[in-house]
Amino acid sequence: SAPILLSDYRAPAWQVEQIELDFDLGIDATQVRSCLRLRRDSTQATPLCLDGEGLELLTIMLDGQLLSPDDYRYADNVLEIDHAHDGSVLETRVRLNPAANTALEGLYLSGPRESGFLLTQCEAQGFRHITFFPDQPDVLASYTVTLRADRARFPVLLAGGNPDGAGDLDGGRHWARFVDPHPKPSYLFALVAGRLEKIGREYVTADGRPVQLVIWAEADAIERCHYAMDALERSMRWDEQAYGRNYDLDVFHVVATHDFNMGAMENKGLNIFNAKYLLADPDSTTDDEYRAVEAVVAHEYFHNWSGNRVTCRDWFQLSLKEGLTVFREQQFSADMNSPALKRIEDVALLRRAQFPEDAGPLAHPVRPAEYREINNFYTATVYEKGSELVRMLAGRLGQAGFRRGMDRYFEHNDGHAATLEDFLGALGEANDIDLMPYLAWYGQAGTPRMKARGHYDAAQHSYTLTLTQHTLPTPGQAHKRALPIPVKLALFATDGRMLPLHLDGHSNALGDEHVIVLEQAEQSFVFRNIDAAPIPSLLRGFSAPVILDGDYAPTELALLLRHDIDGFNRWEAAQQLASRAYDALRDGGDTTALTAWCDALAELFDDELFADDALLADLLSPPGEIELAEREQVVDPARVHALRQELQQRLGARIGAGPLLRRYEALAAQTNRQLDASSQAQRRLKRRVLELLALIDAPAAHAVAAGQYQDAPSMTDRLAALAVLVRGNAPQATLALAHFRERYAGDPLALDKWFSVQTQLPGELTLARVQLLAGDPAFTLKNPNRVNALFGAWARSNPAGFHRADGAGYRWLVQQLRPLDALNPQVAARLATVLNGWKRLEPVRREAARSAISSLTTGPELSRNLTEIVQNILG
Ligand code: B3K
Ligand code: ZN
Repeated sequence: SAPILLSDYRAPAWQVEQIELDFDLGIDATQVRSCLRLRRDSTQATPLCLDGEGLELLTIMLDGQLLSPDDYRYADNVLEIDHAHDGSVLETRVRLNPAANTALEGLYLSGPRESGFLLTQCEAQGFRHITFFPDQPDVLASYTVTLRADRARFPVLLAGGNPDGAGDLDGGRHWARFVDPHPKPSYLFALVAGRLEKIGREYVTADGRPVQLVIWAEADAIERCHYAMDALERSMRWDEQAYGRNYDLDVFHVVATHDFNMGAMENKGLNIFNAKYLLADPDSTTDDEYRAVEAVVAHEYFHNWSGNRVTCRDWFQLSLKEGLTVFREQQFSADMNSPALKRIEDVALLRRAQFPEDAGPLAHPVRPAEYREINNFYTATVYEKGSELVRMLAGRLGQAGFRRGMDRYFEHNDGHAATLEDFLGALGEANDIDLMPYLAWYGQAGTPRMKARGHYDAAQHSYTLTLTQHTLPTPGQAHKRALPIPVKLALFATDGRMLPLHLDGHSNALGDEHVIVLEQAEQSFVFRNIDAAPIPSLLRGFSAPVILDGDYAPTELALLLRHDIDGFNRWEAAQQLASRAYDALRDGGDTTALTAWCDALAELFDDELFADDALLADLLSPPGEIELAEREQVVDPARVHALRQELQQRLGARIGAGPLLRRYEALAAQTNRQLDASSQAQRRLKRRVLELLALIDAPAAHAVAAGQYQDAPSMTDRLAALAVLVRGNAPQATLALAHFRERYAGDPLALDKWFSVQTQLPGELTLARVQLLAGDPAFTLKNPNRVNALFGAWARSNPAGFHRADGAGYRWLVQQLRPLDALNPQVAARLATVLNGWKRLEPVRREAARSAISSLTTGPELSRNLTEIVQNILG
């Protein structure tokens, strides 16, 4: 099929003003009657064309007349209808089979056929699997939805919007109606029907609207929804306070399912969540997962304004809602937890997931110019880099200016389908600043590399900072432009003081932190009144998503690590120093960086005044294997793994087994299952200390871990201990795994962790274990969480285990992709992206990977999703 191009965009010739939907729900057969009131754009002569995929068409009526097959054509997933005009009413009836829908797109069954429930997923193009409709986001319609079903089998009937009546029908059936007063695109439609339990809460918005908040889950999970309810309430308050945005319906429903292709979905008034991001209790949820639940609940809620009230004109603008909503969620999470830890987590994710994407064959701009399958573009680039772009704009405008701009954006685009130009326009106009130069960031793929070189002139007391930028070519974009790169900086004296900044071209003093903007390929900035060569701290808070080459001496990084007042910047200095230490180990010879890194961290470890346990844990963690591999021209994952292990061993040895063990014991004495920041921090540091200990004294660490596993009051401690045992291939691992399996046999989310943790076995051992687990009775290709817990965790989080030199890992993964693709193309295509980096592998692995991927191009046809990924990866 031909690609869809941004440059081909045309406003729709036909709008749907109103849609009435009637569902007769059943597990194997659901009938859908849809009634569309049409509006025609008289300037366009296009016939009425509706999308429809996999629909069994029963009847079509136009303005009360039953159509004969001569009056329409239904082919290639398009229904074309003759004689429709402005004001026409089109009624279609179709039949669906939800139980047969394994792609989890459109209307499907979650759980076993006897007890499971029905639900929908429409974004991006699932609505066309439910009824005939112009299934694109710039068609905004008012929805009235009536559900009918057997009362005993489907006691709960839900759709988006406000409830508008319910009652009994003959034969043990019942009905319920929902009316959504806010016109919306079809991708935000949702329904849910089945046996579900609920918890509820009254909420009154800042502007005085009473709202019923209801969370629904299956009976065995409903008691694990209270944390999400609290998080929802916090999100709603926060959006009122931070952005002045109030909720706008009388009810807000949230539903948990174990069968979901992604994290969650922001359907208007009826959010649907992967259970992984909704259910939480100390016995089965880790601290990191608690924070993820809070973040995803907030993210989906925030979409009510950034996405639903103001939606996207077309799917190329996806980051308009996703990048913006990720940014809003990041601000919220920073406010709820520690801002420094949140920034560390987000930058680490960007580097681990987005930088490699931007550097490989799947690189694409935050606003792609073309796609074949839009579901392949829900990427780290659109989400995480998209958020970084919003962050740059927000930084440019300042807090008050950004709020002013956002108010204007929401006000001017409310009820409309908008573009990124509308967004930058509103932000800029509200502040009299032209932000359009930042549009270049949205259209250009690849991570800019920024080089910084400083020169101190003792005679002039001046310091000149020269910045250059360069972006490597990406597929389809050979030549790159210079982008505006905001660089937040400070200058440090060698005694650790921050220096007041006097920048050429600025008459007034700037304080000790300032943002300069690199707009050209190369620019110099001159700072005056400087008494000795300073140490620059650049890109503070990670002010732009670039790769910095800072030309630091290790001692300078160590100084920043010791003295910076900002937690994120200290961590960043530690990361850079660790990377240099890694280079030193790899290249041999000069060990200054390694020594500086170990010394600085050992000193912090011993410093009784350093009270932030969580930050210390992060400081003690070098960049991950994926990030370190990004530094290499040619990647040997086994060698990266070995070097990183050695790096950590050196650190562990420098701190010493005795101090590590003592620290562990001191932390363990405080063990509890509370969720407050200091309890979480204690667990985080305890885990890190145990990991370091395992690298220098495995028997001691394993004994401690086995004890921790036994006594753990929370999943955080239990899983941390189990991971140390499994990673170390400890004799105690077998028993612990068997115990875990039995204890959590009935809890799918905990069982996912049992699968995942075993993918972390070291090296070549892993594949055999993964193969064994794929044959486990609890494994199924039909459940996306299970697939990701096994194959995803193996390929993404254990590079040395996945990238076997003999290529057996690639071959085996590729073999799984075919049957997976036949069931669920979205999940298969996403999994295939783990092969993204194959071109930079060392020659033996590269050839093995290439041949494994190429084997997918012959044989039975793959889905459009997987085909696009495979073609792009092969390049
Ligand atoms: N908007 C949904 C993602 C839909 C993905 C479709 N393949 C969740 C979110 O970003 O909030
Ligand atoms: Zn989103």
